[in-house]
Amino acid sequence: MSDLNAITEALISGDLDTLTTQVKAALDQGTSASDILSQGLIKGMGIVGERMESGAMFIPEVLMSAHCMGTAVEILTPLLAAGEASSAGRVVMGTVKGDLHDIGKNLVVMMLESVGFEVTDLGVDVDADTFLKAIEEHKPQIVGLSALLTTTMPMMRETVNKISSQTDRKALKIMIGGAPVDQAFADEIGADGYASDAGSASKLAKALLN
Ligand code: B1M
Repeated sequence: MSDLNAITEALISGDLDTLTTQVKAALDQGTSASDILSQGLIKGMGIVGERMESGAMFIPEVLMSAHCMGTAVEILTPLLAAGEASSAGRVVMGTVKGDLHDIGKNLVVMMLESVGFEVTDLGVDVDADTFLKAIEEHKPQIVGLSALLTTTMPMMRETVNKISSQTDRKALKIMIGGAPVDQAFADEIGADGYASDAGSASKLAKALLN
């Protein structure tokens, strides 16, 4: 039985060596990559968030945890992304302008790729014009917007408005996600769908194209 608590603790304390050792040990012991992700890593980032909010952790420590998360996800990605070979569709994805959070968005990208989508990841701090240029260039069926801050939710609205006014929305679906947003906000700003996590994001993307 692997020790997922040790993974959670190593992530919280930003101890990269222990974390990678524990993740590899858990895989060797037969724990699935998705259990390590959800019950070890995502659980740990939740605790980091609570401590950040209460002032028990500061930004440099949060960055160390975020770096640990990224490295652990890199180890797990080939195991999680052993998906379908043919293209399920094209997606352009990014975190909206003003927002630098990318861990959740990267997980969504990974899950979409694992079910066969071709994803163009525009990264973080992406303005509406950059989304528009990518839509013109890559001709996606879906655009995905991520936001983790309540202060960047208005940018999500602005991006949806600009995409809606300058593209053929019958041929282009917009999905949104991120901790502060929900289905009601998606409806309010005219997005086609909202997903609460990476797994439901891949299901939503498939549903939007059917
Ligand atoms: Co930031 N941060 N942060 N932070 N940070 C939060 C979001 C916060 C809730 C922490 C807190 O106070 N409790 C808070 C926001 C409060 C609010 O807006 N109400 C906050 C704040 C305030 C800030 C700063 C303003 C702090 C400061 O500077 N004073 C600053 C802002 C910087 C900026 O963006 N301009 C800041 C900075 C940072 C770091 C750089 C230190 C770091 C980010 C590193 C990185 O991403 N590379 C960081 C981190 C790590 C967090 C927390 C702790 C963890 C976020 C995370 O990675 N979660 C976070 C607290 C928390 O969320 N509990 C916090 C794990 C990840 C797997 O979940 O991102 O929710 P999540 O993604 C999920 C779903 O949301 C969903 O699926 C994902 C996977 O399951 N999802 C989608 C996400 N996008 C989707 C898109 C979809 C569908 C689903 O379709 C397109």
